[in-house]
Amino acid sequence: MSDTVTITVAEAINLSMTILRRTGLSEAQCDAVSDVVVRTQIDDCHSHGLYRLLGCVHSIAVGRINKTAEPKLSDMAPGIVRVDADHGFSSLAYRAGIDAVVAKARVQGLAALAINNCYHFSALWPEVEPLADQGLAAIALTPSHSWVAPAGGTQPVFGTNPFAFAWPRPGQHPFVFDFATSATARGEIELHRRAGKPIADGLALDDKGSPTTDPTEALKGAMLTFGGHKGSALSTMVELLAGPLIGDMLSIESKADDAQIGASPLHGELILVFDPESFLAGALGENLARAELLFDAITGQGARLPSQRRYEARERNQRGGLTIPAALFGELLELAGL
Ligand code: NDP
Ligand code: PYC
Repeated sequence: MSDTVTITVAEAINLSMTILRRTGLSEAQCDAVSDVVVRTQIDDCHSHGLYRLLGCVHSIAVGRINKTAEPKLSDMAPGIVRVDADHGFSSLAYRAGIDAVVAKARVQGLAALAINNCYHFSALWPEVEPLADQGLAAIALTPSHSWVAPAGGTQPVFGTNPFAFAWPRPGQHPFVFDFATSATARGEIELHRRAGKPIADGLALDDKGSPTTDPTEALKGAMLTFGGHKGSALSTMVELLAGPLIGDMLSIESKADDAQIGASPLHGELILVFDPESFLAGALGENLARAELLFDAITGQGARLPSQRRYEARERNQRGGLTIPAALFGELLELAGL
């Protein structure tokens, strides 16, 4: 028997919607969450694709998620939109605020969307890539639960704190990167544990502070930042900008608030949107062409751009379907009651 299963995109959406509807989650949240997990699965980002539905269902079952959350939008300042996610999933809050922040960025050149009180479980590229598709540049940041030790320490302080950036490229997929400021996402370590495989060296410490490649020990101990003190400082920046700056929790507070329940992190998110047209007044084309010199210099020597793997997976999987572990598929069918 094969240890993987391949399903169509339509089947994946139906499965996700069926699972989430059974929890009593509002239709708007079912749709927003399904959209992000299926898009992420289409791009072969396995740690944040359909696998995430297990965590979403758990977070709902333990009573953490407001199933009927109605995100509330406030116009805070000429360049700032705030969305209170009402203790629902971030995906719906993003939908509620994104058009308003884009409108402000088009007028002012730069605008920020601050999302508060959201449960965030997803990859960040689905939030910035569509902005670059509209000709904008964007940055997204969010904390998580404190699982990551600072460089030189052994005790978890930071979340895995992802950072994503998107830049528009006329006639081509945007330039997008999206990664944790920990050496790897926690979801990757979880997938290794599920597959019974060791993780690479340099990703985590066990609960006694010794380096480990055992994913179970790593999940009990502390993850490490990428790039030592540089990742540590960037992770601190993510905590500050998407935490105290917008009046929301640090990863240590989110973890304490979770009280060992193991639900998705509850905190804020900051998305910055830049309109190149406003910065460049009449010289947009020549400067987007200048940016292409950079991309050509990277790819011209055989290096690849971030997101190239994703775009290739998207092309392949939209035609050929989504291949996931059979064990995960079984768990999803059970959650769907099928
Ligand atoms: P990776 O370390 O795999 O890095 C991912 C990024 O680096 C992607 O943009 C990827 O592009 C690019 N990349 C990878 N290899 C190369 C290469 N050889 N050359 C050029 N670019 C490359 O990801 P992480 O484990 O750090 O994070 C995975 C996901 O987890 C992210 O989507 C992140 O948002 C999510 N996450 C979410 C959190 C949350 O709180 N919501 C917390 C932490 C992580 P490509 O995809 O094309 O390979
Ligand atoms: O993979 O580190 C992770 C993560 C945290 C929250 C959502 N994903």
